[in-house]
Amino acid sequence: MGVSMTKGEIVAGCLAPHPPHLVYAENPPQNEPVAEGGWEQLRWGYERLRESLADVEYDAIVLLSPHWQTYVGTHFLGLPHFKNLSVDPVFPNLFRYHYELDIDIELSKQIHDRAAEAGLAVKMMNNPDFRIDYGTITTGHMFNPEWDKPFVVVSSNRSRDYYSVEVMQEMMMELGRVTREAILASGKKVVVLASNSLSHRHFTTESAIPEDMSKEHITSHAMHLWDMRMIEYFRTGQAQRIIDEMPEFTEQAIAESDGGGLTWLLSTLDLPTYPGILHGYGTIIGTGNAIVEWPARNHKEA
Ligand code: 2X7
Ligand code: FE2
Repeated sequence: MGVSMTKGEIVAGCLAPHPPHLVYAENPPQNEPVAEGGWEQLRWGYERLRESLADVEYDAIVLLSPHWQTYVGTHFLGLPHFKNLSVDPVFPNLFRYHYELDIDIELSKQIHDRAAEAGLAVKMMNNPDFRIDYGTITTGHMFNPEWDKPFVVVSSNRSRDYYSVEVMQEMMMELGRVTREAILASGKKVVVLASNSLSHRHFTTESAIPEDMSKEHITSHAMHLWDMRMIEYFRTGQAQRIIDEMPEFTEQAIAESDGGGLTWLLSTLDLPTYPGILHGYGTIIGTGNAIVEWPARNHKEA
């Protein structure tokens, strides 16, 4: 009763990384620092992602950020509206962003409740003064600079830190499964975003002009090889292989998949066997970043 007659749907799942440099380089009015461009390859990648979804209708964005770190369970933003200043603690020179975003409380609660029923530790975050992490804000801005869609924001339970990549993956596979079920039951059309870099070893110093692209490159050949291996799997529909190699990848590439976002995303998509679309790849202060879309709307039978 009260439940929509239409079946809900994940229209797309995306890997949508959040280095604050991207917002800095775009110079939106919400961000205080001013840049002379930079990281264009990735910013053009986000443009292509936005273009790809421009004519696709959806009701909400469900996003998991590795920089909202909750050590006891998974938390969900639980108030209808948040407004504050988000500052990157490592790059306050690049990111001081005045944000306002709306939450789809109903969907948030539905995912929370299903996760609780499945035995996962979960909590709704109801502090009105809570400062939203820069990962959520950067991905939110780059994906939809108009901020005209409501979000479900999911924290990163740091089970990798207490246990292992294997334990983290088991929990994120389960969280992904219940996230998918809740979305299908909600009757809503949703985009799912995992906000994380791939290889994540970054330089220990910043160049005098952060946007000086003559200084930008991957930290090491090993990191490059790992990023390319993952991208190959993304582009050839080999999600199961990504899951299988996640422990080695996460440990050897110091990858930001440690926060669980990538595993969770692939699980919400039911481990896609169709190709992901690579919209862009680039390095940011030495880290590897790929913008990838799995157009689930075109693979409903899968
Ligand atoms: O959070 C980040 C990141 N993931 C990668 C590069 C630089 C800064 O911030
Ligand atoms: Fe990050």
